[in-house]
Amino acid sequence: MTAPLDFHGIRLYPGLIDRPAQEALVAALRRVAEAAPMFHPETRFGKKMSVKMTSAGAFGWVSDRRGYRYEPRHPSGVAWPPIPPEVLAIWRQVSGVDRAPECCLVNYYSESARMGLHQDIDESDFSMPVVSISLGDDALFRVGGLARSDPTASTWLHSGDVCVLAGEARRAFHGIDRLKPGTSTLLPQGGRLNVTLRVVT
Ligand code: MD6
Ligand code: FE
Repeated sequence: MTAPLDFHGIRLYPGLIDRPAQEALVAALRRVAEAAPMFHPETRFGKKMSVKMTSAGAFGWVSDRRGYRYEPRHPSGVAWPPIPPEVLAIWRQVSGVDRAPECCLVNYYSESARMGLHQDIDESDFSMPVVSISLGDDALFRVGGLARSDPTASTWLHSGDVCVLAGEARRAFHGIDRLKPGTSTLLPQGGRLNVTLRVVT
C-alpha cells in the first residue's frame, strides 16, 4: 500500500480499492440496505436531508426532530446488520488502531444531493479515527479547520478513494458540495455511496 497523501490534514488514499473490490463492497452494502432500508433523515428543524442513509454495526447514526444521535436500532425497530467483512478489512488496512469500528454509516447521494459543512463529534473518543470510503460518482469534498469560519480547501473524491480523519483533522469541518453525475459506471442507477466507519463509545 502506498503512503497516503496529506490533504489539509486528512490522509487520502486515492484509488485504494480496485474495481472488483468496489463491486464486492456495493454488493455487501446492498445486503445491508435490504436488512436496514435506506431512509431520508430529517434534521432537528424538520427538514429532510438530501442524502439517504442506513447503518451497519452496533450503532447507527440517526437524525429526526429529537436531534441526531447514535441508536442501537434502525427506525423500524430492527437491529442494524453486522458490518460487512469487506468493509472491516479496509478499516484494518488504514485506521492504525486496534479497536474495531462500531458504526458503519452508509450514505447514498443522488445527483443533486449534498452534505453541508459539519464536524463528526458525536463519538466519545476522538483519538479514534473516522475512515471514509467513496463509491460511484465523483464528489467535491471540502475540508476546513476546527472553526466553521476557517479557510477551506476542496478536492474531488473518486470511486475507490479512502480518506482518514485522524489527529488534528479528526474534528475538522468537512462536507460534500456536489457530485459530478455520470463520472462512474459502478452504480447502475448513478449517484454515490459513501461509507464512514467510526468507534462510537
Ligand atoms: C461524504 N463524508 O464523503 C461525507 N465524515 O459523503 C463525511 O462526512 C466524512 O468523509 C467523516 C470522515 C470522513 C468523511
Ligand atoms: Fe462527516
